[in-house]
Amino acid sequence: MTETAPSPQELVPQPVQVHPIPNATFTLTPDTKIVLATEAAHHPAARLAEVLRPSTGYDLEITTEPSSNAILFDTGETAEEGYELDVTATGVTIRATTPAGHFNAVATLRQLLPPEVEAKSEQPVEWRIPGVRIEDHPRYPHRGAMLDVTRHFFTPDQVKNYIDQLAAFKINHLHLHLSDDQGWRLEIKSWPQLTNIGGRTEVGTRTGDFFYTQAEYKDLVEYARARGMTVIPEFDMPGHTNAAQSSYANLNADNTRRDPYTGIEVGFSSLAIHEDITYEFIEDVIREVAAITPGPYLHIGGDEALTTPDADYEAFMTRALPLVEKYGKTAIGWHEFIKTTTDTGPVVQFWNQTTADENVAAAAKRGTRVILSPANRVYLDMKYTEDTELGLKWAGVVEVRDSYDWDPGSYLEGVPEDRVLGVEAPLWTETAETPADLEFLAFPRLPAAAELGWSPRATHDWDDFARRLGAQARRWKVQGINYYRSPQVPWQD
Ligand code: IFG
Repeated sequence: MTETAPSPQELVPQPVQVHPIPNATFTLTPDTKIVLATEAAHHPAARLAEVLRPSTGYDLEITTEPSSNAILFDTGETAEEGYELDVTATGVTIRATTPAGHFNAVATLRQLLPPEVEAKSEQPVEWRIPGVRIEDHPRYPHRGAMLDVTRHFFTPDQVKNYIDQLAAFKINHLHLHLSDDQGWRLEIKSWPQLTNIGGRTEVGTRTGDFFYTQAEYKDLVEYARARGMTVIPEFDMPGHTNAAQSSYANLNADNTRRDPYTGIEVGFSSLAIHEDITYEFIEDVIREVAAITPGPYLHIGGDEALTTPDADYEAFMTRALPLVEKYGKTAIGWHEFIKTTTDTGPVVQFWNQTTADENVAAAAKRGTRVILSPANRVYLDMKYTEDTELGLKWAGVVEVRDSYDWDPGSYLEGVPEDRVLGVEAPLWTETAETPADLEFLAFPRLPAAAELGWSPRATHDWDDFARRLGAQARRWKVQGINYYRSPQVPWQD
């Protein structure tokens, strides 16, 4: 069966420059070599071979020896995370100077191969790649996705599956929401009851060992790194803390353990702001997690501390933020925290539905960087329409065009392009219990958020994006992804 090679005009995210080379096609064969002319491509090349092996049945040799039938990873393009990709009749050449650049080239190369390349079993397909020259680099350094593993727990393998799906769209940060009212999801050796008690329940009635050991967490961090992704762990504080406070009496102002909470209300919990044990606790957590997190960030939450008086909230942040720096990390917080500090090191994650926030604008003016996660644009747990069964709608319903049709560079008043660190799409799991639920909510809006984080404003065009999204669905069908067939998209599956 000779598949027509996909068009190079179906890529998501859209690259900076795509120059098709008509009548030139490269066909992958069992003898094609993956040639490394730079060590920076070691992990990306291994990932490419790993993706190709099950669907092509080819066990492509990775070598430093030149070859006339090669996918060549070479040095070259210097833009951070950038790459050049040339496909001619005689071979594929990737040029980049960083592993991230090579990872990004691999993500593009995968989308230039027939959709069957994503299969987990051998496909009777000619592996033809259309001739093209691509020059590409990201608009923003932070293209993120957050997975809430506290409202509903997802196993390490289920998180790995989500990491694989994210990496295909050049997402380079995975923010794991690891503690909340309903659960504490990471073993803290100095506070074992956090998982022995706080890690056994979730939203609803299921119980179990709903947490990651530190070994499992380190394995997830490494799995993400081998796909060009940095993990950002979040421990939400001083609110969203019932799981911790159901685990230890002395974390409560009244020295009484809270009951485990399995509902979906928010804003009712708060750490004991005036107790020293609280700061011993968060320092122990920050210390242990920083030691097993190679990435530069640690997220301290800070959202919806609705029972914490403003003065107490500020007192808390004044003691908590320096602890993140003490253990060598840069703090990220939901935007509420930014009114408590003029330090421009911490990063703001904006999640509101407004396009103006005076505290965020004032911070940006001082030099603070902002990650944009507007709930009415990229909260993947919002219903698509009133009829969508899954999801919430406190921020309104969000169809895929709503996730695409905005500009991060001019979205927030007083937050100019050079203060935008990037775009991140949170997936809260009050209503999502299975990987199929995650896929239904994430696809096709996650690719839209990924394109907003990656592609230049000049390529922003809804009709063209919808067409490319429709073509991508042929891959999602091969992968068995349970995506939402939005009526806004001309699906080609
Ligand atoms: N807001 C809460 C989340 C989650 C969300 C669901 C933030 C920062 C509503 N905080 O979003 O915990 O409940 O859409």
